[in-house]
Amino acid sequence: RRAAVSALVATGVLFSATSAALAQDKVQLRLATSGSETDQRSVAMAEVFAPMVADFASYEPSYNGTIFAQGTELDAISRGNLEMSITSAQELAQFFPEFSIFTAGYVHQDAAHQVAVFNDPLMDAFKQKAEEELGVKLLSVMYLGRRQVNLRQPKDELTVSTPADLEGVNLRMPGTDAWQFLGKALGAAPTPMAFSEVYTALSTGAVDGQDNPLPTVVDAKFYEVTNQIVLTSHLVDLNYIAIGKEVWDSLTPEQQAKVQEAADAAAESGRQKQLQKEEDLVSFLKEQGMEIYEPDLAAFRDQVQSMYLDSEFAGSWPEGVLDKINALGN
Ligand code: KDO
Repeated sequence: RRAAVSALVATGVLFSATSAALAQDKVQLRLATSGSETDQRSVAMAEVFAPMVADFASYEPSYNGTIFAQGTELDAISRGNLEMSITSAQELAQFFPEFSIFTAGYVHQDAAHQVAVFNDPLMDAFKQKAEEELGVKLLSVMYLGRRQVNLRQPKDELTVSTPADLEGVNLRMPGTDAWQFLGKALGAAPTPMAFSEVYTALSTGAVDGQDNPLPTVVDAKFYEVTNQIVLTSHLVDLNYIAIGKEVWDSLTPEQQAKVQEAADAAAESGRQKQLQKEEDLVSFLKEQGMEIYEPDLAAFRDQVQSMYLDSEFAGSWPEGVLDKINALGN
């Protein structure tokens, strides 16, 4: 009996030694995002992506731009200091100007259009460039939502009907050229600022407003420090789940397939939840005392679209791609 026990103990020791070695051998997937832990994209990554890759990868997220400041993640991936991020076309446009086509106002029509564009062959050259020249692979497209103009001023002080009404309004936009241009195209005076600073800037009046989809207005509690939301829907905003090419290449084909499947599943789950929230949150925000209304949408669309077409951004857009994007919409 003693022999049997010691055999069991030996097996146990062997077993735990093997599992410790396995845990150590797991691929580390650190993901940095400027989003919060409760943002639906973060939730989807933690609850859908992570368990699907758990056999061989250790998913380690960091939120709120704490470890890598907003806009520095791609560079970190490129240098091998980070494995994953939830990036944007605006950030990619810093490296490859042609990505600005996906940052232009009133181009993407809805969540399904974003998916159709991302999966269309028109995207291949964009993906390939990011992979080959930056070492960043774009796995899947996430839906952030329709960006709306959210202001401190109550509606009786400032009613926004056309872009002219935003003249002189100090609107926080994220800090890249593509974002700043969008703010200008809306008729406002844009101020660059990292997402993590926006709540304080709104509460002190350092800026008049910000633009983000309704779920972000709620998640970041911007409704506590603003009074109105103008439903401009000026950008159906997207993000990409990005992974370093080097870590991707280190995976087996089976693991790559699993990572791809997990990224697509997380994106789909986050998209459905975000769409639902966009619908549900109007009444919540009204209950919080926010005034929510539609401006003259045609006036906004006309001005934004014509400013983009006349801009130097449009000069970087590959021939025919805008037509292809439009053809994939309604
Ligand atoms: C923002 O800074 O306003 C923005 O919405 C830009 C997006 O691209 C995205 O990075 C997002 O912030 C952050 O993830 C915070 O939700």
